[in-house]
Amino acid sequence: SVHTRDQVELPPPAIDNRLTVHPLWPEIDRISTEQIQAAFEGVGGEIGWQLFAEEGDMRMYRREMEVDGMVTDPLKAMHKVRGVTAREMCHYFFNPRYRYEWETTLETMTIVEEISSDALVFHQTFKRIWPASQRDALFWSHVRQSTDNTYAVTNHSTTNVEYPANTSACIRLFVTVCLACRSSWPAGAAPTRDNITTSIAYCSTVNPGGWAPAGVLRAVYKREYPKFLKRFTNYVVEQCRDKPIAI
Ligand code: 16C
Repeated sequence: SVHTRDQVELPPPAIDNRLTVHPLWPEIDRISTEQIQAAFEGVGGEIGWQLFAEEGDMRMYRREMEVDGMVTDPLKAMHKVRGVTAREMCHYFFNPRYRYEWETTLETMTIVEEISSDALVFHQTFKRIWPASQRDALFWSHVRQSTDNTYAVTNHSTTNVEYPANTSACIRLFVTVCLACRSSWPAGAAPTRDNITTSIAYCSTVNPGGWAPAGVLRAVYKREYPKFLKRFTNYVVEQCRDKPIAI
């Protein structure tokens, strides 16, 4: 029925053994650890984050950055969502079964490799942004528990001889994304949908991989990142509403 969910599908509380013997494991472990740590760092301090979008509990910051004349502005978003857990958030972000339901920039998604229950390699093509060429990306995706009540998904570009870059109509872009989530509820109480709050930190750096007009690119991400985070979090709340809570 719609009220059951196979527990084995949820992000596992410990790293899957199949991942630790894969050639990508050292890179996946290092980058995930770095990204999760950075996600929970504040936006104060020296490295000037500029607020560019704010709505309810959601705040989005960026740093203007260019590499070889290409806009690569790092983004950092903070949000608070009630009624869902960190593990549930990461389940819906990681699992490809749900991706077309919340991801609006996608044209196609292919699973290139199933490394383990907690790591996959994806090839995705995105909708074209006029007047730039269409983009694609090839990236590993890894979900893990970091500390108590804290789960995170890290996505990072990789290569695969069967998916060469820049051969077809698409220019390959490079992405590093981390969605880190931490749940809390009143001390002494049991967690329920009515008392749980999940703090979200979403960090993203996209290198467009080839020419794209700076003004158009910044206008697109200022519109698309807030749209993504609102749509994704609302989607998870809706999916979880009548299901037993998964801590
Ligand atoms: O993190 C997100 N999604 C994950 C699962 O799909 C995964 C994806 C990462 C790829 C992010 C790059 C998206 C580039 C899209 C370009 C086309 C957009 C067209 C939209 C207009 C119709 O981690 C959620 C990702 C939310 C993405 C928001 C859009 C960010 C735009 C950044 C600038 C792209 C440069 C493209 C150069 C033409």
